[in-house]
Amino acid sequence: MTLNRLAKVELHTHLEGAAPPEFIRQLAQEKSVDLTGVFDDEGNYAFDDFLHFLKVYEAATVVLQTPVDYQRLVLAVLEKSASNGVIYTETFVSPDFCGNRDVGAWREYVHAMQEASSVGEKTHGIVLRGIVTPIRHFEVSKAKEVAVCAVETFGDWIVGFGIGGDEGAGKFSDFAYAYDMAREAGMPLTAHAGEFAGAQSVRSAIRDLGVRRIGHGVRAIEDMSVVEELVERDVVLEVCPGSNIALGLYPGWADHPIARLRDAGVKVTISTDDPPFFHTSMNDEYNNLARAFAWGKDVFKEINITAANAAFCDEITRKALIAKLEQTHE
Ligand code: MCF
Ligand code: ZN
Repeated sequence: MTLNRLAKVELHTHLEGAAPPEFIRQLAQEKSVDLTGVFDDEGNYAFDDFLHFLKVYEAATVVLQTPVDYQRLVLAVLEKSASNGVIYTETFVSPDFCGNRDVGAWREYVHAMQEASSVGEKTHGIVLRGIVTPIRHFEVSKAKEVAVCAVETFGDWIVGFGIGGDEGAGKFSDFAYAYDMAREAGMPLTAHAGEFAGAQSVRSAIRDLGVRRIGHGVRAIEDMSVVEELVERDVVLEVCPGSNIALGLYPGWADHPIARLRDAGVKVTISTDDPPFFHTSMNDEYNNLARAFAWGKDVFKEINITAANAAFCDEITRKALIAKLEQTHE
């Protein structure tokens, strides 16, 4: 069975985290930026654990200095995704990295990313949308500024709001004000939770922030009452198995809880998170899951339809995605 040619909907990537290492090195050379410590001897991103990963991620973003750099980044990322059969991706983007939370500068970055996204759509037939992301281990006051940027640019291309970063930093209730701003503007909400903190973090994201999707969320499996809450409230998980394994949450594919969560009735979807950091791709995710859980095309079709229904895009885009999935997943 070839899963590589299946059309795929991906809800959880980080734009800088999807940057091919050679792209970052090229920019570093052009701008004479020293990236010592970012790459290993083979030229891959180098990190020891989760907190080190966050540091290396931030160090690599130093070369991304202008809207044009982000335009180039979007094109490089879309080419890779499309080659894995991805027809729709949502990517986390942050005013913390794009314009230092200045609304005027952020608008220019969004404009540049949106333009590149239209070019990528014409060239590779892949649709990209952005989710504005406060970074949890930066100050809470910064998250409020990020929310202002989000509300100001919510529309055709910026389609949602969702926090990422170190789950050990602060509590979700610290970010409730920022989430209230986004919610009042009508923005769909997600949050990274239940990755480096346990099931209670998933419950808190649902109750304190009112999210309809959760980034990761896999550690809900540690408390069946949280699993039941996910099912009852119809919350969709953006599961990134390769990322979880690379960051040491689970020893191998067969140990990953995605299949148990799905069996319990939780809506799961599949994404790559930061593919070059975690040596993965959508095709790798699908092939490894198929091998670990004997999942066939029918399961992947169901998961992709779930993802299309949970996407933060407009209804016309959603209909087109579902039609494409129905066509290619026969
Ligand atoms: O999902 C992974 C691991 N868990 C939490 N956060 C992140 C992941 N990849 C990137 N992030 C965070 C990180 O803080 O998102 C930010 C990074 O700086 C980028 S959002 C454009
Ligand atoms: Zn993530």
